[in-house]
Amino acid sequence: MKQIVVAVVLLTAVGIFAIPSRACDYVVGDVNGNGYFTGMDVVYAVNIFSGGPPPPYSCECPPGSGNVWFVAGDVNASCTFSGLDVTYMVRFFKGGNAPIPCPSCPPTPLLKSKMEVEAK
Ligand SMILES: [Ca+2]
Repeated sequence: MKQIVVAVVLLTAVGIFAIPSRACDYVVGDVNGNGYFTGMDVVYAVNIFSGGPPPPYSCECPPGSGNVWFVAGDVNASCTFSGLDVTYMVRFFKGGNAPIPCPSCPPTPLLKSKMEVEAK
């Protein structure tokens, strides 16, 4: 009986650690996956819609939905990655509003500020 209890406890512990809850870990606008949102991400995004390689990072969003997509490319909080995001990116680099992540899966770490991005 003691062995069964120990086995159940071990399996439960393994189950807890083997299935961690995964948050989406990205920087908003970081389409090319180098950890920063810069003009190169705009170029990468344009290339994607011209048949270029897909973004290196995708994530299930919302968690548990089964919907895996390029969350880092969503900068207008629409929870999709489309040409409208590219337009938003261009406006941001011309002084427009800061990128806004999909509210269903905000990134970890949090969005780098525009000041940090411009300092690069
Ligand atoms: Ca980047």
